[in-house]
Amino acid sequence: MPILLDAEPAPLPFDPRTTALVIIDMQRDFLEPGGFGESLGNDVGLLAAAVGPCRALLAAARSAGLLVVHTREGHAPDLSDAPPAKLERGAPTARIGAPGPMGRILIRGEPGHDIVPALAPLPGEPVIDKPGKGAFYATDLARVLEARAIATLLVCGVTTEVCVHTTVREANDRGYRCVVVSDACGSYIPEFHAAGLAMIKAQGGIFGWVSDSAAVVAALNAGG
Ligand code: TIU
Repeated sequence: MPILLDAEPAPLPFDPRTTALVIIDMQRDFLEPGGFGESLGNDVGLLAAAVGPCRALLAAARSAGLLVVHTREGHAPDLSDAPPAKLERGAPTARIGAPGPMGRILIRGEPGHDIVPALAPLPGEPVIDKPGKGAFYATDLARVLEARAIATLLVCGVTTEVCVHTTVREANDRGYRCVVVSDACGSYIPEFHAAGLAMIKAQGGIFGWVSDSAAVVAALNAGG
């Protein structure tokens, strides 16, 4: 039976069996001091508010039996998958691959690349390592979703206007219904967070729907 989710610009019916929770890049490198986010000149504390709502979504999604997908942005230790245009971001001493307090910045296998402990994946939950902003680019995400006949994505994580938005745009073009969970996303630039959410639901939901964690948890609990 489809469940009706309270969302904007309109309520969205969804079937938990064909819905996935996609948690974007909730990594120490973005949320904690000494990582990639801070190297770009950002106040990483601005992302902390998204952790609790993500945790509530994760618990409800696991209880309801949803596919849960985690993503991590990062690069190979030899930087072979990092284009020069990306490597040039940030201060030269704190660029991707440079040593930092959480290991080499944004490099797979380093402590900073890990998902924050509060949102640690369970064994069996797919973890998609991505070199780009979008979670479909150069990854197996499409095949993971196709294998479970997923049609609807509940998307949260960081940052709203960068990796969440890019992933939702990629997913929208691939035919997925995307719900961005507003309070479970975060940005270093609050006005971009607000604008990013507004862009998703404008023009009749040009990229998808916007809801919040309380509404999604209520809908998932009602479906159980
Ligand atoms: N800089 C910024 O806002 N975000 C990123 O670089 N990556 C993600 O959003 N994950």
